Order: sequence, then C-alpha cells, then structure tokens
Amino acid sequence: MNLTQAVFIKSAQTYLDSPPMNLSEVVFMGRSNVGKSSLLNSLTKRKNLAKSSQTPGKTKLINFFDINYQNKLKENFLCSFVDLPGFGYAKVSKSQKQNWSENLTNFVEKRQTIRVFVRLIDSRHDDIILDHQVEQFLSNIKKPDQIVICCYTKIDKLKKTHLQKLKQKNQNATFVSNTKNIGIDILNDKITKFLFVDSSQ
Ligand SMILES: Nc1nc2c(ncn2[C@@H]2O[C@H](COP(=O)(O)OP(=O)(O)OP(=O)(O)O)[C@@H](O)[C@H]2O)c(=O)[nH]1
Ligand SMILES: [Mg+2]
Repeated sequence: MNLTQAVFIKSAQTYLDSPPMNLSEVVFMGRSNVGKSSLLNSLTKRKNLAKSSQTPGKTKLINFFDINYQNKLKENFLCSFVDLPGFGYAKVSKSQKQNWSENLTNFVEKRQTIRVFVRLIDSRHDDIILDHQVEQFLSNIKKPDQIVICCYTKIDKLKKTHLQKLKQKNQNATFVSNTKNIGIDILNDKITKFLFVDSSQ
C-alpha cells in the first residue's frame, strides 16, 4: 500500500487536549534521539514533516498527522501517525521526567484509537534498562486489537556482523536506517497489513 498524503494536524500537551479519537493510530515510541521523528519522515517520504534534531529532547509535544494510504485499486484508507516525545532525556529535572513519564503513560493507556505501537530501539544500544521497561509496560497494557512492532534504528551505524547477530536474536523485529532508507518499506507493509487487513494489496 502506498502512503499518498501526510498532513500535520495538531501538537497536544497531554491526552486531554489531543484531537478526537476518530482514526486508527500508529504511535512512535522510544528513547530520546532514537530516530522517531526521522522514521515518521521516512515513512511519509517528507523531509521535515516531523521535526528531527541532533539534540536529544527535540519533540516535546504529542504531534498528530493524518495519513492517507492507497491500495492498487486506488481506494483510500486513513489513519494517523503520532510522533511522541522521547523518554530518558538526561538534561531535564527529575520532576520534569516524572511528570512527562506520567503524561506519556496516561496517553498510551487512555488513547483507545491506538492500534500500532512502533517501539524504537537504537541498534547500537540494544540492551538498555529503560527499553526493557517499556517493552514490559507495553506487554502489560496491550489490548487484543493492538500490536507492538519492535524496530531497531540507525542500522547504518552497525558493522555487518553485529547487525547479523542482532537480527538473529530478534527475528520478528524490523531493522531500519533513515539515512540510508533501509527497511522502511518493510515497516510500511507491517503497519498497513495490520491496519487494513483485507485491503492492503
Ligand atoms: N545515522 C543515522 N542517524 C539517524 C537515523 N535516524 C535518525 N538519525 C539522526 O538521529 C538524530 C535524532 O533523530 P530524531 O528523529 O530527531 O530522534 P527522535 O527520536 O525524534 O528524538 P526526540 O524527539 O528528541 O525524542 C538526528 O540527528 C537524526 O538525523 C538513522 O537511521 N541513521
Ligand atoms: Mg522527535
């Protein structure tokens, strides 16, 4: 399925000022700087739709984008992408961290329209406690109509042998590079096959 249009809708501070729950949502979750906003840009083939930055902590609000997909018959299918702020950003105070973590938890638990969690992990640092905690958290709250896609980012920075080992260890995961445009179509397929079950030809 081809992504034909992506439109920025709104930046929300919390669950409370988020847009109405109309469309199925794909949320991008992961530590600060892992490449969430860049991945959203790769999937939409738009360079600056979501703001990315070398400086961790770039995305501070919950950003909603309406997405249009088309199948081979040119039928349209809608969903939303949600670019979340990263967690684990070192340069904020403890209380800010606590506050944001509550905010994020609240959002993913209450937002009933979430169908897909894309959980991003930096492929160079694949064994970080915070990432394991998120994995555990998601497996606890995940509802039957939701999936978690585990996605390793920045694979262009890995040596071939390291990447092979990582793939061996995580056979259901997706491996992407935004800079080299690797794995983006595979991720796109996983998302659309789940969201639009019988129509995704
Ligand atoms: N080499 C390489 N760099 C990448 C890749 N994806 C993202 N980056 C870089 O990593 C940095 C962070 O990317 P972002 O997309 O802003 O990360 P984020 O997860 O949205 O970060 P926050 O909004 O701070 O949580 C930027 O400098 C990107 O250019 C990738 O696949 N390979
Ligand atoms: Mg971001």
